[in-house]
Amino acid sequence: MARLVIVSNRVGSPGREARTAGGLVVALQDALRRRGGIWVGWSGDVVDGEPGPPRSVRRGRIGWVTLDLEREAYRAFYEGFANGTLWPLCHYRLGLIGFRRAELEGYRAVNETFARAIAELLRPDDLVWVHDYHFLSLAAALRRLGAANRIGLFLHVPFPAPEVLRALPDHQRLLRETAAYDLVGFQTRGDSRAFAEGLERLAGAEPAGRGRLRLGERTVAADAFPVGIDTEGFARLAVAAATAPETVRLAESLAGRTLILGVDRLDYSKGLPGRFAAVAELLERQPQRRRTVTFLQIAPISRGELRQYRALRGELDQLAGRINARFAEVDWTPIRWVNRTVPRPVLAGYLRLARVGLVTPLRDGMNLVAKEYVAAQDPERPGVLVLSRLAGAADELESALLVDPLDTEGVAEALERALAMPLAERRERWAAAMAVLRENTAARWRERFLEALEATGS
Ligand code: GDG
Repeated sequence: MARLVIVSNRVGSPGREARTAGGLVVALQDALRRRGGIWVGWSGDVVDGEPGPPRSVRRGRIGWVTLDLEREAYRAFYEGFANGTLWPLCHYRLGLIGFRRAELEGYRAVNETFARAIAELLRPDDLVWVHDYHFLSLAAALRRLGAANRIGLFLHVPFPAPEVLRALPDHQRLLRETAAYDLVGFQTRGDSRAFAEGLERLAGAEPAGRGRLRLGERTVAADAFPVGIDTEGFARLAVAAATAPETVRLAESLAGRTLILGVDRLDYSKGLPGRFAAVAELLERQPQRRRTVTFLQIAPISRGELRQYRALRGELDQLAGRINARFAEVDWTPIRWVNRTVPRPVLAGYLRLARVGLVTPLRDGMNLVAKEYVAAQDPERPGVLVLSRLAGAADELESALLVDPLDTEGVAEALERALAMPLAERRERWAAAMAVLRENTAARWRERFLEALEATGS
């Protein structure tokens, strides 16, 4: 079996226990343990002046190699092109895109830096698996350094349709660089199709059969590999958490009211203002629901250094305040707005407690919270998932109540339907969703991707 080299912006860390790490990290670490390999990523540290050499740690068959980044390089790469340009572009938010040539150059420079570090430790038959939009240019940089390895990219975010991608200056070059990968994996067939179309229409690639495209000397395969979760593991976590003190504390604080729960990084792609508005709409239209429901939104602060993210936070603070002021009574406020990170086992308990899981992104590659909500439910008394059609997860979780996130009235109607749903229907919908999640786990996702990547060599 070929050795594996994984590259991602943030790395799973040696000390991190399976119990607290997310399902994806565990799935990738398992692959490294089995095949032997290295995980390369940013150390989380920025330095002034020239960064020192990469640092490495080894535990058994896994090595971790991390790089510090110079402050200005990090800013251009991470805050600039990756999160200020590519993130909004991939989430179809043209109005939020910022673009500076220097940031694109900084992005390429950081991709080069990673390529040089990886080239130092690469053996000829290593499989290289790169993650996400931070590294679109990495394979091209590795090829320039002579790497002939099989190199795959998995994009966790949506891929924009050609007409949207066209807004990005110099998109042809970025597409050509992406074609230096042997395989590019996407969350959905729609994303995979958008990539193929973009490569053909905007960069002049030709179809080469079996989902592959030819561009100049290179052939790149594209396919969908929807990310899964550790379904049984998360279900067990939720069972164990059901009686944990934190879960009991939340349950007691509800005083018999029904919990509607949202959990998201505080990000404009997650549709939080619209979600708050839908809760308000529910209370407006269904006055009998007042005092009987509590909406808890957990949203740990993310990318707080970016202006758009700070503005969103301010907007939500105001909105929550206004809605609470409109409906609250002395012993009840409809919205609980929490910007803190909750430990993973506690989160599992909260998800199990919630009668409704409310997931309404305006666009999302997959959305793992939707899947975790389903896995956390009590099979006897499962809650209902209300899910945006624009999350990749909606392709698989067809038995959820699917909503258009911009349709405030529609989301409010779905909430009412979820709250009123008879137990038999809840069980039926939950069982259908759970069957999908048992089939497509994080481990299955990883194996499918690695098999496809290995096959690109044959
Ligand atoms: C990207 C794509 C794609 C959230 N709050 C807390 C917490 N979380 C955990 C959730 C979940 C993860 O973070 C978030 O994953 P999502 O998939 O929902 O969203 P992104 O962060 O945007 O992830 C997305 C994903 O990559 C994987 O490919 O699905 O579309 O955007 O696991 O549970 N975990 C803890 N405390 C929190 O407060 N412990």
